[in-house]
Amino acid sequence: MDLETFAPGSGLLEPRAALRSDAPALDLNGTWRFRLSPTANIPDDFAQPSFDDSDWGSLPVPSHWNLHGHGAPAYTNVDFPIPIDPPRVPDENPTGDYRRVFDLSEGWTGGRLRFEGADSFARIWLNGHELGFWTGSRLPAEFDAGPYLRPGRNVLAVRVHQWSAATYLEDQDMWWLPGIFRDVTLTRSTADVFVRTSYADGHATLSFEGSGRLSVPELGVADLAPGVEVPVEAEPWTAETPRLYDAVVTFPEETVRLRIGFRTISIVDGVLLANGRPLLFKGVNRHEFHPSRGRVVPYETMREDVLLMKRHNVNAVRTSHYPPHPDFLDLCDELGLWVIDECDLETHGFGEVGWRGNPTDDPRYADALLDRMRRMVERDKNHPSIIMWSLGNEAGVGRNLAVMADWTRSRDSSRPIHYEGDRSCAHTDVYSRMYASHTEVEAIGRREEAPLDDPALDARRRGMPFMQCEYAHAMGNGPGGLAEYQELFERYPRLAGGFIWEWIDHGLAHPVHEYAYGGDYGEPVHDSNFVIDGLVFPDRTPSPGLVDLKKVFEPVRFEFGDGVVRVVNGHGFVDLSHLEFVATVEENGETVAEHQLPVPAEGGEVKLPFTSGSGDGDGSEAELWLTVRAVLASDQPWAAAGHEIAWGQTRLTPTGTPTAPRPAAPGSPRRVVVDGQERHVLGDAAFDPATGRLVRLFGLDVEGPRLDLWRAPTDNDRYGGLEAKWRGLGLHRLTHRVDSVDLGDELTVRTRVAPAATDLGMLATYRWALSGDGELLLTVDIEPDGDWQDPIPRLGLTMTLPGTAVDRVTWFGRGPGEAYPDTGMSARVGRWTATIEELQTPYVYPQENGHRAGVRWASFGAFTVSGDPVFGLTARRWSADELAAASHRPDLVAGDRVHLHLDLAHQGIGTATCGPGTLPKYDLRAHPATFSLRFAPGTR
Ligand code: IPT
Repeated sequence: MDLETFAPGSGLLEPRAALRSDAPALDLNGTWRFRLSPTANIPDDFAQPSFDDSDWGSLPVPSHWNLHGHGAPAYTNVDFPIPIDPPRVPDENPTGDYRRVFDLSEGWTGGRLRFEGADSFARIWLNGHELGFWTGSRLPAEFDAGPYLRPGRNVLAVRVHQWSAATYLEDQDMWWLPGIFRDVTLTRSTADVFVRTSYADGHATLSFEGSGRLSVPELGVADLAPGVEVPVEAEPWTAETPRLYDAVVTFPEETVRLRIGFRTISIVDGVLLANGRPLLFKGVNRHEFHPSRGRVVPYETMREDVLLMKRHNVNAVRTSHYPPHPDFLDLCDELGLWVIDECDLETHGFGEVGWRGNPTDDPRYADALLDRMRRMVERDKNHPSIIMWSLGNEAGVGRNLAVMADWTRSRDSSRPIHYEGDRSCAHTDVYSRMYASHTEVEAIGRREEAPLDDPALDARRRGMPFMQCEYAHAMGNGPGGLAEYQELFERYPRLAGGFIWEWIDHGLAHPVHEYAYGGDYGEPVHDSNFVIDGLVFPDRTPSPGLVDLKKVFEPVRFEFGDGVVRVVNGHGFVDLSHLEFVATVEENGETVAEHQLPVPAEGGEVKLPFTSGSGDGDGSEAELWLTVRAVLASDQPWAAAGHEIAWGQTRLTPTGTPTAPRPAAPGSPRRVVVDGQERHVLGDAAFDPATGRLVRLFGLDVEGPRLDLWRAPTDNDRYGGLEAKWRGLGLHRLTHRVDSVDLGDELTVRTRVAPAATDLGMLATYRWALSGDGELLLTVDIEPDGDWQDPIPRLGLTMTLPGTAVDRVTWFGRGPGEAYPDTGMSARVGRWTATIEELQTPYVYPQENGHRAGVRWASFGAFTVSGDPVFGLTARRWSADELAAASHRPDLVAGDRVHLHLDLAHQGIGTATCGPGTLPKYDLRAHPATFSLRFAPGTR
């Protein structure tokens, strides 16, 4: 059958640029007649104009039929959902038949039917005449409709098969979503142009290929003929200065408009340059995704993506792993993002069978691979934002890579070629990897990487710039280790930065689960929540990972010295004159002074108007923090004036006289009978005499605090293997044994905390005392018992309170967002407040979250806890066990207790779902520790 042919298509017109033309066009988006069949082996009589489709349903175009009640979506990462047997596909092959009637006015002649994307194999008929077929889901296809168009009623019929020989080329890690999912038009435009620009040393040039005449009025260019290069007085295009010029190309039959930019990408001494200056990617991988529409992304949503990226200091996008909707690239040109445009090619599933039969190395697929590259390059060649062509993703190695690369070089030598899957880099201009560890990235930065076997290829690769096309897997809580990567990228000129995996969680809106992932539609083969690995949640709310990334990518750094702050300009192309610096001093989280600082355009030292604070009041406890923020001085197209792009913080020394600590006339515990029960009472706290456990505190019925080592595993804990170790040790089922309860000046409770079936444990001794002003002082000594080898999840105390007792938490410490040892770079010291609900990070797959770090004190309404050392705080309406058992957001239901975790330490987060685990310095090892907490009545 046709759909099992290696040929990429038939009847197609030559690919050409996406252009805005004034030629007449008819928008064929809208409601089409639709019928879904379970197999491909059905008659094609539906293509006849006389066919009666009155018993069919309807379907919007563009859309995916399985998101509109016809079948269900399915998710696999690497695995093919069909047997690997190219070019054959199963008989079970969902097939969508589409019909659309349109009217043409008298006098309309000629035209092309243009499809921007159909997944995965489509055949087309116009008025009963077959025009051909095409593959390449995320690539445009055009057919000459002219001979068959007629005035009045026309009937367009399209048959789309979900599986075809081309499926073997489209094994990207995403939902399988068939259908005509991008725009359809009938257009009379036939124009094609390839605008060539350059910018170097202040000089710009302009020329173009094609026919017609090119004018750029703003540059005084009028009626330029093709093939003639002219110098122009133009400003350069960069992602930081996305300067575009309106160009017009006139042809006898039509006029097209495009926006052009001037820039030159080059590689000099193994360093990637834009307009002669080093180019550092602060990038993300973007799939096209919308939670209810799949890969049909409305224009406003695309724009939101670009704005969100810009506002979080992201400067680059890899269009993983296919060319995006063309409008997205216009937005990148306009708002400023460097783009790696990636071909619609991935054959990853062949890796599961030792790469046997990989299309990348099968000459029968050569035309198809070349066709894909050509259609991408031709469509997108005029975008200044696109600075590299990528041959595809995870397609192994093979001779067809050379076919794609050679053609691309001959067509467009102005953009380097990228492909990660071939370590020899034989066909690429940059050395690209994914998920390389910090150690390896550093070795590559120094050009000290392990050599390739072939010395010539090794020498060639060693001379290339290096980038990570994917790193820091943003799945669930995390990624950790971002700051350490950025430090390397900024240290070694060879390193051109990288692209976080990935931009968005592909959670599909679901009536029960809120967001669905693999397996939620009953797919027999699936990869569960591996599709939930983005920096933004499915509704595009930034997750903590994106907020951290903003800090890590910030283009201005503040380094504090004695009475000065040194400002480092980390932009690649602009100075700092578009910014304002605002300095704020806070005393215990309350603003006491605010000043505007001068902005040194090139960076440099700025004198601070203060080195220390007023220190009025209780100098013994006062903490003074100076925060300097860099904000936009005026509105930019992507953010309003005042938008913060960077900040730095330092602690100041108070000048006030420290107040002497209040003398404490300590009370001592008494044995009393309360409500018929014997209790040890210490101030406003009551303990169970048998277990020594606190049962009432400031009038509240409480449980704990007691030692806890467990956390609901994060995705990184889970996929990286730590969870299995922890469960193997039994850390999720600790037992508590009270060895003694002693009543003296203090209440001393000695315990041993340990899981069943092992000899490992923790000795925990709790000492409770009362201060003169009624505060409860708790000191916990922790001593590991036995030979602890593996990192532990957490070291801290857990307690519960009545749910009605706490609504809001106010704390002085780092915030406002969550922070773990290797995340939370965006959390600064201050006074913060949030409801319990707001303290939760709603990861689509529930897991440990919401930990606030560096907390000095926290108020819960009835009482305030302060810690020495500072502590980590988590408050939830469910337990860690309930959190660990949940698999979707709605599984978490508020109970009648508030669960507080007051932690000394947490295991780091890392990025082990894909890539390196936690850096050794962020591993939490069992160690002896002392933790002091002070419980005071009321709120601060
Ligand atoms: C890498 C893929 O390129 C990317 O598409 C995604 O699947 C990611 O993994 C995991 O989320 S490939 C992997 C073998 C490193």
